[in-house]
Amino acid sequence: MQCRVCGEDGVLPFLDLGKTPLSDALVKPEKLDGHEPRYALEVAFCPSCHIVHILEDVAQEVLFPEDYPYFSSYSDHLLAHARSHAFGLIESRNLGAGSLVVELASNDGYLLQNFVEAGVPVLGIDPAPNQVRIANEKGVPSLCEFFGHELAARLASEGRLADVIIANNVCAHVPDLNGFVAGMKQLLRPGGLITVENPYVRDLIDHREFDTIYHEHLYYHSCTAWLTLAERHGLHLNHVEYFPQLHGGTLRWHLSHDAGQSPELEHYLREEANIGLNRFDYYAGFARRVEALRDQLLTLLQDLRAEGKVIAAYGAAAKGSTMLNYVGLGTDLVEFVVDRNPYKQGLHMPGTHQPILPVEALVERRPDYTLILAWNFKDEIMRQQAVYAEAGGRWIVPLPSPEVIA
Ligand code: DWN
Ligand code: ZN
Repeated sequence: MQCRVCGEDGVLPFLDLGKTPLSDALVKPEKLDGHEPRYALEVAFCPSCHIVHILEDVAQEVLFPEDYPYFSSYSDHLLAHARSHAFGLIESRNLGAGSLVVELASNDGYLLQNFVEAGVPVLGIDPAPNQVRIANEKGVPSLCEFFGHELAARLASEGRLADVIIANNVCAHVPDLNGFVAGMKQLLRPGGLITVENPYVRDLIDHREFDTIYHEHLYYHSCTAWLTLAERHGLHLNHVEYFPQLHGGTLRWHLSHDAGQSPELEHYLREEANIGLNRFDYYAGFARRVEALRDQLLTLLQDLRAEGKVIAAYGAAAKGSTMLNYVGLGTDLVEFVVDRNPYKQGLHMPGTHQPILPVEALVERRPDYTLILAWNFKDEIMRQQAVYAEAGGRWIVPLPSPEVIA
């Protein structure tokens, strides 16, 4: 089998999650009896360029339809992270009225709005029409397009080169990752900076974050893989920062036209070599560890149900869909899911079909236990829903090991 990124033969599969529905394909009530397509979901490691990627291809129009339900602005933690990123860049790069910041996958303008507030010109690029409409309504100029080297060439020919390019949580999603990175190189002004954020494959493996694997996420990233990827397109990987609390562990890579590696980057590259992240052995035992988690969680919930307890879930997240479907948590075990995104409310989870209700349902219906599917925001969620816990409700955090929090 060929690697999606370097094209070499010999990628090594290490986890098969079976056939699952698309994670963000939330089901309308009138479609509950209809046919729901399922797609194989298998992950592999490339020993040549060290990227981890899934093997299946689902067309982009199917993965990201007009009514794609993910909006970035429903987490206070993410908004605070974005704000501090923006203001950090404004200061460190001395950005002002003559600068241009371009964000790829700018969603609803959750990040760029901070630059707009500071008077720094921006351009958002995102293929999701509802998100782009909301961004434009907020005063964040945004284009509804997929980014790649063609769009980069067009912008460059109009003289719109970027001082800063930000690509957060998008490099997992683009089928033509090479074209995407080449586009960033083309769009970056001399002396400019690219920052790329993505969950760290090391955290995925070490903390059993298997549910972050779904068809939208084609790639799972490391510093080692980015070093090769950047070099292939004439960019330099200069620096890395780590955010352990974001999406289960996120790295932010800094790239530019100029050579030079920070001590932090050197440290991460050394560390990845030491733990063997660049070798198949690191991934080989993952499937067994994921199966063990599945069995533990299923048994825990089955035992609670046998005692007559009512169980709900928090977060109609894409990762929640992988969790429910892979573990086999139907409505007999988990009755309903709550989410604060109104675009998701009134719909049903893919495959397992729990109804998605407003978060107030937790206090109104008082399930005995609530499984936190959006475990990446568990602290924020538990703080927000303190009334539920005070009334006797208990939380279940599914990973790294299923845990009941009193
Ligand atoms: O890459 C991707 C990541 C970054 O975001 C996408 N392909 C899709 C998405 O993945 P996800 O759906 O697993 O992301 P989240 O952000 O972990 O989803 C959290 C869900 O929980 C959202 O539906 C919002 C919801 N939520 C809520 O209802 N109340 C979240 C918080 C923090 C809350 O307080
Ligand atoms: Zn490869």
